[in-house]
Amino acid sequence: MTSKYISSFGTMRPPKREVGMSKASTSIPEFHTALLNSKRILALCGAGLSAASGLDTFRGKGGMWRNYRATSLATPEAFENDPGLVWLFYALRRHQALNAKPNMAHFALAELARQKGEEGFQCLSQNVDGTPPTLLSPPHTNPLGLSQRASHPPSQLKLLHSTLFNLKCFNDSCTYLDIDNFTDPLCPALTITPENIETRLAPAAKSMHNHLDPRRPKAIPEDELPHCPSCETGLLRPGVVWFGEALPSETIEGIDEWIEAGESVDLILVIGTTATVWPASSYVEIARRFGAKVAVVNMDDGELGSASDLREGDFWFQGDAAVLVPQMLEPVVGDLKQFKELAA
Ligand code: BV8
Ligand code: ZN
Repeated sequence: MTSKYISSFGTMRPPKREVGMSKASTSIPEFHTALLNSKRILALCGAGLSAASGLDTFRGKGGMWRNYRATSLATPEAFENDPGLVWLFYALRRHQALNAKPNMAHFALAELARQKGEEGFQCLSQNVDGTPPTLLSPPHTNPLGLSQRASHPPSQLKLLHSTLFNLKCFNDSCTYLDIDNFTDPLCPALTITPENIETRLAPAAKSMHNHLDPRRPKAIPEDELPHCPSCETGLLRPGVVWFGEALPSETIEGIDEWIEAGESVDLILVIGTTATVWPASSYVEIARRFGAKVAVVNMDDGELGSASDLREGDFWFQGDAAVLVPQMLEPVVGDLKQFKELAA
């Protein structure tokens, strides 16, 4: 399921562009003026948003895709080939996300959502470290996702690639879905112990060349992995969107409805993402088509994908999202001092 605003596969894929920041303003006061004149705002967030909470990014320094081969971990084929290895990778990320705290950028975006209301702001997240909260009374301790623990109103948070905390059956014909499963470890074989996780994930390391060799011993015997309680034959798998899989249709439809509900989009915040994964990265182009200014926040200008050619009226802020986003949103969200002791 893709958005009707995304014409066809690959056409929206942003060609590798020279990063053109020169025309963009780097002035926070100028951004404040644009923010206060913006009725409808979108945000597109990536792993850089949660970096200050201690969670690894994908392509940055120490990034997951630097050490491990995405194709041997985040695809249905990889799970078919060695479900234990894939589960180790996701069990590690569940463990890290459960032990991480939201940072001030999460709190600032959550407060912007409350101040702007459903019509005024929608946060599109590529991060799988969060789930639609069911019980929402700020601040609360049960282990929901980072944005949720920052009490981001659920109707204003769209998880494009779903979440680590939903499990589903690997059997295509079985519709079993387990929402908000925060059990850690999920089973004894998936107990994450920092000292041995590297060795156990070594088969997926970039250096390994036989990662899809069916003769290679499996990381964990299948009978030690979580099985589907509904069909009893299928293995349970992480409920995230893997490469080659469609995004959640209700999420895409929800975004289309929000875009349609107003005559324009005034501003899109592109926070901590290389904006290279499709179709998530295409929302920058779509927002532009609806008249939006683009404001990019990123630690470095190395690769900014669909947000790389900024124009007159756009904004570029280089640095840590956890520091910059609260400053950028201050005129609307205030000094957020009530959240300081809760943040990473
Ligand atoms: C689909 C969930 C078809 C799992 C993820 C060739 C051409 C065009 C397209 C394709 C192609 N080949 C394949 C495709 C399509 C493919 C794609 O886009 N591939 C890319 C790699 C080329 N897309 C798909 O497969 C999608 N599905 O196409 O299905 C279809 C269609 C209809 C019906 C049926 C099928 C599905 C894509 C979703 C994959 N799942 N995640 C998991 O997480 O394990 S993607 C995953 O990677 C993340 O969710 C995110 O989207 C992406 C990583 O990007 P970022 O989050 O941006 O992270 P990154 O590390 O790259 O960047 C971090 C940034 O933060 C850096 O810029 C850094 O400088 C900055 N930063 C760091 N610290 C800070 C900071 N910034 C601020 N402050 C800091 N402190
Ligand atoms: Zn099943």
